[in-house]
Amino acid sequence: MGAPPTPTLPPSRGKGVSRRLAIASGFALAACGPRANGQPVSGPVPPLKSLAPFPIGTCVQARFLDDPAYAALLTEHFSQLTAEWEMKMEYTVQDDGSFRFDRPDAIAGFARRHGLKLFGHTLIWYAQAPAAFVNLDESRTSFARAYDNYITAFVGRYRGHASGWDVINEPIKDDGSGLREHLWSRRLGEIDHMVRAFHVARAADPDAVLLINDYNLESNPAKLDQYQRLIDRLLNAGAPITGIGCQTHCNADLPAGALTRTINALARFGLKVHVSEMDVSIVRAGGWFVSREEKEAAQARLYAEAMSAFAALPEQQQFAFTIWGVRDPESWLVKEDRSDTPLLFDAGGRAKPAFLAVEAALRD
Ligand code: 9MR
Repeated sequence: MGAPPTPTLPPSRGKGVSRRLAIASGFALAACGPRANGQPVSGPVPPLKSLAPFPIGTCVQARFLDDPAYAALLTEHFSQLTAEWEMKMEYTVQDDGSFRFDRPDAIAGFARRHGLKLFGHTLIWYAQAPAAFVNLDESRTSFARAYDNYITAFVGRYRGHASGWDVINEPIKDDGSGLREHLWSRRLGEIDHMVRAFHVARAADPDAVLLINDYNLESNPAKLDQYQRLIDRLLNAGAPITGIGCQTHCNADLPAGALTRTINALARFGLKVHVSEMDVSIVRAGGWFVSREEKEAAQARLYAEAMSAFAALPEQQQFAFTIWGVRDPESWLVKEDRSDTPLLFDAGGRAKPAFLAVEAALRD
C-alpha cells in the first residue's frame, strides 16, 4: 500500500493554540495513558495469548524464525501467524507461472509445530500483478482459469490448517471515492473478480473464514463508507464472504473513539471481524510540539481502545486480533523511518507501555 496520509498539524504560536491542536489531534488524554514515562518493562509479563479468549496474531518472515530469541517471544505471546509477504504473489508466482511453496510451507510448518493457527494473506491484491498473469493473452477464459488455479492451489494446500484467508485485499481507493482499478478488475470485472475469488476459495476449503481486508478505515470515513457498501454488494451478489478485516495501521494522533466506532460499524454485518494488521506509528503522527513520551502514551491508549472494542464484540464474531510485527525494529514502518517504534515489544524484546495497556484492556 502507499503511505497512508499523515495528518500534519501547523506549528503552534502560543500555549493555548498548542492545547487546542493537541485535543483535536487526539493527544489530549495522553497523560492518562499507562506508564507515560515510556519505559519498557524489565521483568516478566504474562503471555498475551493466555489473557485472550480469541487468537492473538502477528506477522512473520521466514528468516526471522531462525532467531531463537524472536521465536521464543513470538510463541510465548502469539497464537496465530500471518506471513508478512511470503504468501503473496510477489513471492509465490514465478515468471514462468509456477508457484513457490517453500517459504509459505516453512511458516505453516513453524505454526503447526508450535500449535499456532495460520492465517492466509493474501490471495487477490491490486498491488500484486505478477508478470506471468500480465502476460497471459486477453482471452477471458484462460485468464480466469489461471486465476482460479492460483486460489485453488494455495487455499487447497493449507486446507484444514489455515483458519482463514484474506481473499480480497485493499479494494477501496485511498480517497474513498470508489473501487480501485487493476489487472484483476480489468480482466475479470470490478465486482465479478471478487465474487469469483470468494467462490473459488470456498470450493477449495469449506471451513476457512473468507475475508475482505482494508486500511485507513478508522481515519477516513469516506473509505469506511465505501468499504461497507462494497461488502453489501458482495453479499447481495452471493459471495461467500464470512469475515471483515480492519488493518488498523494507525498513527498515534488518531482521535480517541475512532477505532471503537470503526470496529463496531464493521461488526454490524454480523460476520467475523479481524483486527488484521495493527500498529501505531509514532513518527507519522503530527504535532511537533507533542513530546515523544506523549505520543507513546497515546499509542498505548489506541492499542487499548482497539483491544477493548474487539473484546466487547460477540464471541462468535471475534476472528482474531493481529499486530503487524513483534519487535519494533522488524516493523515495515522502520524501513520508512528508523526511529519509529510502532509495536508492543522493543528491540530487546521487552514489553512496552503499549503491551501493558493491551494487557489491562484484556483483564477488564
Ligand atoms: O509489512 C509488509 C512489508 O514487509 C512488505 O514489503 C509489503 C509488500 O508485500 O507488505 C507489507 O504488509 C502490508 C500488508 O500486506 C497489507 N497491508 C499493508 C501492510 C503494510 O504495508
